[in-house]
Parts: sequence; C-alpha cells; structure tokens
Amino acid sequence: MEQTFIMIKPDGVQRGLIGDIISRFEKKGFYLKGMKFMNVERSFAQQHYADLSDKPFFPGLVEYIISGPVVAMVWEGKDVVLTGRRIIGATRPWEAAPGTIRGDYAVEVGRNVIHGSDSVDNAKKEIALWFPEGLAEWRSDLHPWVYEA
Ligand code: D4T
Repeated sequence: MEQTFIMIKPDGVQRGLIGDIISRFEKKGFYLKGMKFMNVERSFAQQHYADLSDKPFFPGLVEYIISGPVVAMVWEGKDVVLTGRRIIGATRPWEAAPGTIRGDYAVEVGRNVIHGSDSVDNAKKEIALWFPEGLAEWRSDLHPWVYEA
C-alpha cells in the first residue's frame, strides 16, 4: 500500500471545497492517515516547493500557499500516488478532464485548488516534511469490500 501527500490549497479552503475533496478520496476507497488544518510559514512553503525555486512563478506560488490556511493530508491505498494525481487532474486546469478536481473547480494554474505528490519518492519526502510526528494506524473494517487482498 502506497501513501501520498495531498494538500487542499488556500483557494480550496476559501471556496468551501474541503468536504467535497475529502469525500472523493474517501469514497474511492483510500484511507486517511493524517490530517491537519494549518497556516504555512513562508520558509516552510519555500522548502515544500524547493524544486521549483528557480521558476519565474515561484515567488507568486509561495505567496499563494501562505495566503490562508491549508488542509494537509496523507492518504493511503493501492497505487494512491498515481490514482490521486488522476483524481486531482492536470496541473493546468484547462487541460484537466471534467470530473477531476481541477477539471471541475479550477481555471488558473496559480489557483489550482489542490496539491498531490507526483511520485512515490516525493510522497515519502513530503510526508516526512509535513508529518514528522507520524501518522494514524488503522484499517477500515470494510477493507475486504474494497480490496481483493
Ligand atoms: P502541485 O505541486 O501544486 O500539486 O502542482 P503540480 O505537481 O500539479 O505541478 P508543478 O509541481 O509543476 O507546479 C507546482 C505549482 O506551481 C504552480 N504553477 C505551476 C504555476 O503557478 N505556474 C506554472 O506555470 C506552473 C507549471 C501550480 C502548481
């Protein structure tokens, strides 16, 4: 079972999309393993997006992420990294398929509502950064109704 880091960005929070977004991952059959509602420090946002620090949109991206509270989450499940990215949709919302979160709710790349880890390695790094305290241990009693094994 993989884990991925998912963050509802400040625009998703402001627009009242928290419940809908959580519901999509929950109903799919993934397990919520960690969640916190928090404001992000500037230096922490810079650390999270360190790989993009040379991009022209980096300063605006950091301002956006620190502009209001976010919902930081860890979701677990089979192939959750790739499947999570599919649920989220393409980075550029105009390329995101209808039915995806960005396809349904976003217009601009700089207001694309949600973040999801793009690889298993990056998921591990992001989970360690955002949840150094560790995660909840549990498995749904419905597990056999969602997973074959
Ligand atoms: P995140 O990391 O937010 O889930 O986005 P993606 O993984 O889908 O895309 P990314 O890392 O390439 O971009 C990170 C973040 O930067 C913003 N961005 C991106 C932007 O403002 N302008 C741009 O041209 C691009 C490519 C949006 C997401």
